[in-house]
Amino acid sequence: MARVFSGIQPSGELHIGNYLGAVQNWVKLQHQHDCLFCVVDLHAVTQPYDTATLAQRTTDMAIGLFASGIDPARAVVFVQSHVPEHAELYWLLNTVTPLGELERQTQFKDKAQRQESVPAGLLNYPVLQAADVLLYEATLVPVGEDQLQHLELMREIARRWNTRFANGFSFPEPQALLSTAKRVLGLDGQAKMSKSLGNTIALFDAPETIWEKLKPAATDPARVTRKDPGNPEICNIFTIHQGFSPPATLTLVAHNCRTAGWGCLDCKRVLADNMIAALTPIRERAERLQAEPRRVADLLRAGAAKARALARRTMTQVRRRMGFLEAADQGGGAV
Ligand code: AQP
Repeated sequence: MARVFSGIQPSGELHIGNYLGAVQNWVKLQHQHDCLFCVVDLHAVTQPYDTATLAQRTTDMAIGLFASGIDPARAVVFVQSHVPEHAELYWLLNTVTPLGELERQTQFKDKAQRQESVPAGLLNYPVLQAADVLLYEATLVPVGEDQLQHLELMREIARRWNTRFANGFSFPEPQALLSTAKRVLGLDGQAKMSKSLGNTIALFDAPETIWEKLKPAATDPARVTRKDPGNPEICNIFTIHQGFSPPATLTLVAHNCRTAGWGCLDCKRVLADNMIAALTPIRERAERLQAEPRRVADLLRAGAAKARALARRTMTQVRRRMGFLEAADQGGGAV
């Protein structure tokens, strides 16, 4: 079985963009591959964040994954900072990563624009991603199109490390498992739906909150009055419908939009009903897990132990190939 690695930042509430673009696919992948899913808290601190809420957000993100259907008996679910080897490999990979490649990354340029003072961690974010994946010798990385550039850099980093240090052990070059899900825009219809932008419908939102958020959400901007026909192809609400409504409903929605048979609110009411039907069981599972913080902590501890066993083996090989003096307590001879 191929090994899959993917991560999600605890940078805010898990939302329907994350769910449709990533988590739903992870639930399927756990039945086909050897999967590791990680709450990447070390990545989340590259942007301004609140120290008082990071820990709870990390737990909530893990709860969101379990509640969405990630089964800890099938996939390894853990918190990135609980496996310190991520930070160690990150540092070592920095030594073979070209600065120019980091500066060229589109996501860095976008995020740097939003910050007054740009931390080096933001620049080096893709190196940490490379460490996340290479640490487990994962060969498949489920990503959206926006991450393809980071994945190309990840392969470049693996190649450079292999060229310089490989000797009986080398990193596999990971491949993208491109998600077919469309990118969901925020409720304002402008930027990507993002935890940190507050333009989201959260996975745990109550039914009335979902409806309150959907009512004013942006639709086809050319549809000004109730009588104007709309174009579902450019309507974010239709994109969300595609994630939650069955094919027959999609045909009906598209027809009524194009002929102005329905107003946008009619279309949103149908969407709200389907979203609420899909998300209610997830929210209820999450509420049960929230009431059992010990159980969640135990699941994460077990996940970190499994991940760490793999990570330690890789780091022993990496340290040896890079010529470090073995420390007596690192179990260097145990591989
Ligand atoms: N709007 C979206 N539509 C489709 N997929 C999305 N993903 C995120 N937003 C959308 C996918 O969710 C996974 C987890 O992403 P992440 O937590 O690593 O960071 P992100 O992509 O930057 O997600 P956010 O919500 O936008 O977080 P912030 O605000 O912290 O930057 C990824 O697979 C991503 O493609």
